[in-house]
Amino acid sequence: MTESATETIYRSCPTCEASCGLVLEVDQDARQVISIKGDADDPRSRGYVCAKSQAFNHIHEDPERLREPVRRTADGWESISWEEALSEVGERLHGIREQYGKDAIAMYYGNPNGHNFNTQIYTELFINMLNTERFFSAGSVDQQPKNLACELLYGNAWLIPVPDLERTDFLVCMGGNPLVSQGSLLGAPDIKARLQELHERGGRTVVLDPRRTETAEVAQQHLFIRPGSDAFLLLAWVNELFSNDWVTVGALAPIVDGVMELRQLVAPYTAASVAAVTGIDAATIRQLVADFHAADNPVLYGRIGLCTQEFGTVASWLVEVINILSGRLDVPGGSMIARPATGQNEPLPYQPLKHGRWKSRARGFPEYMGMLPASLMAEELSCEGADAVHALITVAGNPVLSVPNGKAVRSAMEKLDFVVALDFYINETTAAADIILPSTTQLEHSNYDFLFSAFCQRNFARYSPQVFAAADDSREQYELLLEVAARMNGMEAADLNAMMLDGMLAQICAAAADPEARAAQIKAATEQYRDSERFLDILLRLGPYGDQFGDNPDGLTLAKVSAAEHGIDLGPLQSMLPHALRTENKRINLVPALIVNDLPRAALALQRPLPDLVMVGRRHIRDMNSWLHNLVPYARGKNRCTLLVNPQDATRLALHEGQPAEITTAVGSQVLEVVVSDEMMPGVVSFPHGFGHTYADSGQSTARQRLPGVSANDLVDETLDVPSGTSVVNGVPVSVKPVTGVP
Ligand SMILES: Nc1nc2c(c(=O)[nH]1)N[C@H]1C(S)=C(S)[C@@H](COP(=O)(O)OP(=O)(O)OC[C@H]3O[C@@H](n4cnc5c(=O)[nH]c(N)nc54)[C@H](O)[C@@H]3O)O[C@H]1N2
Ligand SMILES: Nc1nc2c(c(=O)[nH]1)N[C@H]1C(S)=C(S)[C@@H](COP(=O)(O)OP(=O)(O)OC[C@H]3O[C@@H](n4cnc5c(=O)[nH]c(N)nc54)[C@H](O)[C@@H]3O)O[C@H]1N2
Ligand code: SF4
Ligand SMILES: [Mo]
Repeated sequence: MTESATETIYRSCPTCEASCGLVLEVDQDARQVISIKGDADDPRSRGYVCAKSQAFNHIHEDPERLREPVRRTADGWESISWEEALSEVGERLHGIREQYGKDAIAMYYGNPNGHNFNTQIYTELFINMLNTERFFSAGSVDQQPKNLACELLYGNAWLIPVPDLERTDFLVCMGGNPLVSQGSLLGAPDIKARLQELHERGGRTVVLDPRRTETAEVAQQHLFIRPGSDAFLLLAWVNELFSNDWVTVGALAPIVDGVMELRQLVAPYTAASVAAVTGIDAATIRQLVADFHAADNPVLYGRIGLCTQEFGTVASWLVEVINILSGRLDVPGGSMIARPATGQNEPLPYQPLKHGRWKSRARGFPEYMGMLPASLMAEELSCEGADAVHALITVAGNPVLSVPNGKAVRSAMEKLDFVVALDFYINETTAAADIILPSTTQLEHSNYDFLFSAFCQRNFARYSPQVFAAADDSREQYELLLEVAARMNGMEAADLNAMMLDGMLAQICAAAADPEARAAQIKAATEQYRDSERFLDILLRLGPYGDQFGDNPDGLTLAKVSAAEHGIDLGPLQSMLPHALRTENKRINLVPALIVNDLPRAALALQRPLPDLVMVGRRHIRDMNSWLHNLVPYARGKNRCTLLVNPQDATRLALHEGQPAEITTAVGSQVLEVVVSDEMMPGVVSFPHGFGHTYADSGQSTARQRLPGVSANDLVDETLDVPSGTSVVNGVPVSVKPVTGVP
């Protein structure tokens, strides 16, 4: 601190994947952030920020944010000491596991953990210590089809190529709205400017989406596609490539297997045969494929609309397949694998697919990545008998609003013996907990853009310092994970932490000439850091740009990375294949059995009559899933939880702008306000998720009063994308009718 009480701190925004650079002016004496602005010197975001850049400070200041552990009593919530809270959690979980076995404790892991390096580093340990077969996460309402497709093709679930927007000249975007979401699994701040740059260079963007989205508005072409039909369009696309002799795998050809089998598999799917199901006529499909083929530097990208649908894995797989068959994988301007400084995309040893090692109890659905589908959470929590779940741990997640059958999740939670939530709000989910353990906010701990530096446009390293010293007696989320895991197992957290460091060092140093000496050297060299920062220093130093603990003295260390206030640009994406491949034979098999076996299910679906009306989701720039609605700046303004309806549908269903309508699915009904817009494809309505702040016991009064909305997930059933177990939240058949009266 200088004599002035204000201080300038540079860090990245922890709220969405774009991870924009920020400049914070802070008053340390008052522990207040005076301003948050875009950092013009950040090479990635170039000063750009969106409306949510202030969110983490508003959360920090929100009087309803929990600052100490609370316990639910018959008379409401009571504050308790950390020791009391942690020992009760440890004892209860230990007791339940002793009595009913390890799988009697379920866990749900939410999305904000992806934005917290320190938590990520300790998550694997926590999961391993918990060792439950009832592990759920937001990933199965999100990207798991992409995880599975990439794992089967490239050998690792997180080896996911990103479209190289800076060098492409033809972007096809399916099921993503990066102008609003700010890009998912493509991490590019200010997507709008990047697309403008692409268009100024003479490039084009084509959007395939059942809604004419904000992204479609700036694209050269938008095609309405029927929800859930992308797999069919892409099968026909592959067929077109073969029929026209346009398959040009290029440099990867010597390591790509299965091209001929693929040709057979796609033979039944012609542009004409998929026109009806996709809603796109055959000539337009053929022209799209021809345009892509004719472009110098095309790339195909698919995101959540492509994942969370009936054939999410097949569609996500075909996106990769088309890029490969067109010679667009691992080339500039195509689909490229990033090279994060923390080394997670380096050539690591082959690990067999984690799929089907156990099954859900209620319906015998196979696990993937150690997880059961979030859509099955309600039924799994409700199992009866010897195999019943007795306890639940939630970690930064709000499954009651975010997961299909949310209302049933909530009811099932209420019947459990014990629920502990690691969260800093009493919301629709955590209100059903017995104890809530609130962690520090993003302003009170350091961070590193670990996950999102693996999905970037240029390689980069970015450390974010702690802004305010954490309040006395507050805990970081990773400390809570350590405490809970240790206490459940009758251990001390400090001992568990030390074991983790030694275990990690043993693993890292196994191949060294003298593993023990190397581990001792690394331990000594990183002594100035503790816990997750120590792991970060180790990962950076051993990573692809690292100093290798002396062998490459100019390389990165945490000291160097943290001294770089605007982050470090590590250059454009580079070719990573084949050396980064982690498949067993170091080859790419285009026709993995797990996916190919799902094609008959698709073939059957092609015979079905088309539903009259289906629902899809949407995101708004000022929302982040369910959790920013308690912040006044994001809760005010026009109602955003509305049903978008095409004018033709509005007319035939007698729906009127601004009037309430009842939307009904196989599992329930909700009433929400109609907005009539030709941005919707006829036959499709759009209903955003993350609303439904209607539980009277939620401690988020702003959300409850100003922006309650209704929950889309109360209308979604357990239907799954079969190979990955991902929720089908898009393309859900619905009926809609007017309601008299004003909502
Ligand atoms: N119908 C439908 N459903 C969807 C989707 C959809 O498109 N349509 N999208 C899905 C997707 S992509 C996702 S990622 C999921 C999100 O699903 P979830 O991750 O379950 O839900 P969030 O609303 O993000 O809830 C985040 C929770 O974390 C808490 N939290 C935030 N930051 C912190 C922190 O630093 N520490 C702690 N301890 N807690 C914190 C918040 O208070 C909140 O309770 O929703 C999914 N659900
Ligand atoms: N402002 C804001 N930003 C966010 C979030 C947020 O809640 N708010 N959430 C963050 C998270 S957790 C994630 S995972 C990302 C997601 O990022 P994106 O994938 O960009 O998500 P969406 O904006 O929901 O865009 C999905 C699009 O898919 C379309 N769609 C629906 N069904 C289909 C279909 O069957 N086929 C095709 N082709 N399209 C379909 C929808 O109409 C929608 O336009 O966003 C992140 N960024
Ligand atoms: S785009 Fe994302 S990372 Fe950038 S300021 Fe907005 S919320 Fe933060
Ligand atoms: Mo997500």
